[in-house]
Amino acid sequence: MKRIMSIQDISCLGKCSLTVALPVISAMGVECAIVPTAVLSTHSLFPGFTFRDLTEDLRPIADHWQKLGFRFDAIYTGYLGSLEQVRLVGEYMDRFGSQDTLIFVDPVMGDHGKLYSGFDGTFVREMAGLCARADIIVPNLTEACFLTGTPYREDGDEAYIQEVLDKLAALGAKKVVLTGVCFEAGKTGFVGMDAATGQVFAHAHEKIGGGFSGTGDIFASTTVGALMLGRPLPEALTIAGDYVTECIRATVANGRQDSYGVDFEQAIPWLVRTIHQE
Ligand code: PXL
Repeated sequence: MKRIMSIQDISCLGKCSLTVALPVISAMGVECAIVPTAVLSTHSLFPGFTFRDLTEDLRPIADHWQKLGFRFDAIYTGYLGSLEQVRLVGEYMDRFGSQDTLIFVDPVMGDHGKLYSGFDGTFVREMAGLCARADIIVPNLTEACFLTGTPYREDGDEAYIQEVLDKLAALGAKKVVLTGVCFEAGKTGFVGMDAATGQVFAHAHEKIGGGFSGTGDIFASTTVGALMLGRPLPEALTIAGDYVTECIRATVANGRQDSYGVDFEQAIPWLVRTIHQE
């Protein structure tokens, strides 16, 4: 069985980061070891959240794992709470990365053209350094614009998306995937590019509602899980995009339109069925 190491926070309520990575990756039949970087009472979109910083624990966890010789098929990073944590994640890549380890970076920093609370330009620069080392990065358009110094435009045409992809590739990642964008009006999806060949791959699906929190984490977790099961990247991303759509459909059917995250649990049977179809 493949083993992923996922490094991100635990938000106790408001389904995102590790509270979706663990169940989603496990349901796919892939092991998910976790490195919790912080414990928050809720994710940072709720007012007044608590934040227990676990930075001090990161090096001792790595020391212990390295002493025992643990190996990982992928290192998947998401929300990181400080500059120091981004640097320590770089250390994890040095210590646990090998030729065969997939480095997958979701540079979680913002949405809708704005950075999340607590992040600034220095953090963005440090995160760009992590992206440079990645095999695959999956920023949303906001994160991509901050990472590349591009003005944020929600109505960007194909040339704009290509410009952002090219600038992302220039950061150094081998494959770059922009999420929450598409070439067709009224739809959403992803557009990715292989930096070495310039090959572009995209998938669009129905746009339901005005945006739900935690969907980027579900997308990233499903993609890494599918890659571990041997799916090529465009197919892994398509399964992930379709799963997110199923999750949103369930959430809307349940009458929810809030920041608590999507009802991904009810779409797990869909994911398991889909991932086991040849
Ligand atoms: O879903 C991304 C995410 C992860 N972790 C925390 C967050 C967010 C987005 O707001 O606040 C703590």
